[in-house]
Amino acid sequence: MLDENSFAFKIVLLGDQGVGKTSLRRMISGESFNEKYLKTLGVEIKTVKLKSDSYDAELVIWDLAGDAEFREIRKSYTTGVAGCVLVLDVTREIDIENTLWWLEDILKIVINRKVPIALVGNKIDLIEKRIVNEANLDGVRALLDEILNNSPLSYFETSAKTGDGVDSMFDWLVQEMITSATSDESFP
Ligand SMILES: Nc1nc2c(ncn2[C@@H]2O[C@H](COP(=O)(O)OP(=O)(O)OP(=O)(O)O)[C@@H](O)[C@H]2O)c(=O)[nH]1
Ligand SMILES: [Mg+2]
Repeated sequence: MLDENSFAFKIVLLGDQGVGKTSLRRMISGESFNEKYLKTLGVEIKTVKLKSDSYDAELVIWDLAGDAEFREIRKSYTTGVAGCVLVLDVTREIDIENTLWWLEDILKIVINRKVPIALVGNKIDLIEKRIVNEANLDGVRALLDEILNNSPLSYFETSAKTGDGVDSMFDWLVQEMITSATSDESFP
């Protein structure tokens, strides 16, 4: 905590290759949407300042590569994480095997700590191509619920192209991180 209403948090963006993690990070940073896919190599770390009536927050966003080849490197990124965004692409069938890998990462993050998790269905602007429905998501939510214990979980639908849902998702995350940072039960 910097002063009463100023905060700095490390957050991580997790999810399979091409689901839109970098695009979400660009949207919340005020950068333009890029139709062209440029995969993240390892990790990109960017800082973004978010303000609201009740807070002034600096987010250090760890935008991780979804590519399986970076799985080993990812292990060291879980330290000090205050919030986590798990991104799914609603136009692509959920790969349960990969999802379990992400859950393993999340498990390391939430162990003994209260860390809010935003589960995000991204690319909702691609209405015609959408194949992921509520029932599919409930499966992932149930798996997450099992490992989360004390950590808050919420589901959001976003488009990193139009910006729909992006601000409210990050706002929820920041509010929850502030609650965790200022409550007695959380210990970093
Ligand atoms: N229509 C649409 N396209 C999107 C959206 N989000 C991302 N994309 C596109 O999906 C592709 C992959 O987006 P990225 O943001 O690079 O995906 P990523 O999750 O960072 O991928 P890795 O870095 O490889 O893990 C790009 O071509 C984006 O333009 C969205 O909300 N709507
Ligand atoms: Mg990326």
